[in-house]
Amino acid sequence: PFLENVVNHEKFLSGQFDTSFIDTTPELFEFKERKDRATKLLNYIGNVTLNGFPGIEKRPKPIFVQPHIPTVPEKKVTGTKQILDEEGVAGLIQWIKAQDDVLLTDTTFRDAHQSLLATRVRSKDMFEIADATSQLMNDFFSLEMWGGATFDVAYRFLKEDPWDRLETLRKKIPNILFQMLFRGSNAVGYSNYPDNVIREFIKLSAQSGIDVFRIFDSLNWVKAMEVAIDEVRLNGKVAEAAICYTGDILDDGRAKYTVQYYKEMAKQLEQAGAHILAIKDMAGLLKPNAAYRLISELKETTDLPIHLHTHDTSGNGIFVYAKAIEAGVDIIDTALGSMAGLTSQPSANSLYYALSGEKRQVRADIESLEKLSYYWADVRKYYVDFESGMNAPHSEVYVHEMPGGQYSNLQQQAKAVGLGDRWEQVKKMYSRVNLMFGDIVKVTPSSKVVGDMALFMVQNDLDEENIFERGKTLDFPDSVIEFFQGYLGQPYGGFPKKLQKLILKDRKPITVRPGELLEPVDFSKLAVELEEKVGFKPTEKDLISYALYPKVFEEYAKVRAQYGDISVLDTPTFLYGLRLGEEIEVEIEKGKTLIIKLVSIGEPQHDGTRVIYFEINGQPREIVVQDMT
Ligand code: 3PY
Ligand code: ZN
Repeated sequence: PFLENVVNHEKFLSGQFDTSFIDTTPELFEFKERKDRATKLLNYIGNVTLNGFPGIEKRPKPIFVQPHIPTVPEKKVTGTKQILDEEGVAGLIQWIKAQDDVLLTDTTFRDAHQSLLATRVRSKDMFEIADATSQLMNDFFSLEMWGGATFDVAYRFLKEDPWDRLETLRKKIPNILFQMLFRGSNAVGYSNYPDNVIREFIKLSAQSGIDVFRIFDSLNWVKAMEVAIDEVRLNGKVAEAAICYTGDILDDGRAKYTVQYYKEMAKQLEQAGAHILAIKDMAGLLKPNAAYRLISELKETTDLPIHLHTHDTSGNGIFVYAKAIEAGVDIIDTALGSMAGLTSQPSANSLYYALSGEKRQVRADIESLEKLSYYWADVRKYYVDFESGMNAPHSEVYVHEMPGGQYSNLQQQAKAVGLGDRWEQVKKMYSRVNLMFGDIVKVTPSSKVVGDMALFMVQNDLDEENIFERGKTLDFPDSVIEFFQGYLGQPYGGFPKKLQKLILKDRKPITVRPGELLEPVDFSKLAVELEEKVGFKPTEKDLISYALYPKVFEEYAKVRAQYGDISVLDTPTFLYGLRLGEEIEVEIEKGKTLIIKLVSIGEPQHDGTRVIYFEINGQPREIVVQDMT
């Protein structure tokens, strides 16, 4: 191919070259690199066209409407980001307290699609709407656009770099605060990490554009949140410490998680250095009157601004927010209409109207919300295969208490182990396991432990009684053993001792913070190890990602070497490939566009491969793909 570049170069064709031609004509090499990149992309497109995408039912590529990007005036905007950057955290907090309106955080880029579409929304779909979002949501408090499961899923399933998502959005949206969900000592993973990993991750996230870190612990153990709170403060960013809400403060029969419990935790978080107090109602259990009571009492307990997060699973979300607003909540989390409701957040658009005639209003422009909502309605259709199937409000959540994102996940897990037709039983068992475990907070990763145990008990026909008879001979799930060893931290009220002994057998539990026992990661050693594996010099961000998810990152690096940067493809092509005769434009970098057309697909050959014929910028190109169908 290099020779091809040479003989086709204008200087060569015109005869005006000498022996220095190759050395003085760097574009010959660039040409080759571009050609390699194109070939890699064709390999991806050929492969997905032929073999399909994991999790997508194999079918002809549907016809999608081009999502409409609203035109917005080309004006410069300043928003909450400038308040933080110019006046610091203290200035921002003062500003929040001075607002009469209730402020909004939009979760469309994170929790909404994590809860509705298995976190599958790609960066490309966010980039397209980023300029418009910057203008039309300029009056929002923040965008929750990173963290939670988005980090893992970006590498694992979307084969794209989550850091690139953050940094590109930061450039395109310079005016609104960026917020992420951070799982305390579990960072954006499912187990505890050494303290220096937590600190490094926060430092790099802050540098790349995160302003507000919502930090929680899956057992509400404040001790496990302190390192993260401290590091966020050291980086001059906003530490939003969260109380996970569980149980029901209106139910006198559930004596464990009372208003008093939440008030004490709020005080502890304030002492630990929180700038904002979040109430994270991850399952949507907070009832309207409970919201009123909790917010009112917390307002008397602390001077910190209060930020409320809920899920609309039961269908009561707007009612909950209306009550919380009445009680003086400062900020609430909503999603754009078309990405709201059910296991996602309540709709900003609906809330706007719900507050008609109320003293306090949301700070948002309804026409802007509707325009953005249209865009997302069309984008959502790309991901139809990842919809959970829940299509009506689900009041049962008050009984099983499963977090929004877990419901469909556990359902899949149940099917995978042959318990699909015993799903009702699994749900009931989930709440029984919770009580057996001493009524714990259930959110990633503690929710997974409860889910694993529920499946295990249904599968083995166990109940609360016979588990003690048969327990000695049972191999409990790893996650359950680790939980009872104290590796996720200490639950409020301690572990149920008899059950702990049964599950741990001869293992000894720890009672200190797991981070105190974990050796710090030696990043320079890790860099050598990673370079050996992937064959390139890792950046600081590659390295921290590898520290969090070694296997996932390595696999991502392999795919990236094979296919190049496939995040540039439009989502229908990324998920379904091309139709015969279809032509797409792919901007592989700013100003460099490839026109790719699928011409035909050859018959299967003896070795199970097929030749796929493309045109790229009008030139024929063929590639060979293994047919796995
Ligand atoms: C996460 O940790 O990803 C969550 O969304 C928890 O609610
Ligand atoms: Zn949530």
